[in-house]
Amino acid sequence: MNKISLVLASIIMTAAPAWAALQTVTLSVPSMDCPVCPITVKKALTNVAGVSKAEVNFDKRQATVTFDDVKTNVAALTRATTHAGYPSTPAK
Ligand SMILES: [Cu+2]
Repeated sequence: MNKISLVLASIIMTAAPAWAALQTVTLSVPSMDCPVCPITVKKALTNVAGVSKAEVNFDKRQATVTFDDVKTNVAALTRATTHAGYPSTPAK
């Protein structure tokens, strides 16, 4: 690696978090009524392009989703769970 590409590489590495634009949102999914429901909800969320992680907590009736806000958004996430039979809203 020559000096210029070394400089470029360090600029790219510094800038990367801004490009990735990863966001985390917690969704309230009140209609989950048995311990199997979170599996369906998690599947619906991870099937959305741009979602890198979805953790569903049955006890809290919540889903915590990490996504790339360039590829998807909160509305698409709540739509995905709704289509799977579990309407959700962003938790406060
Ligand atoms: Cu269930």
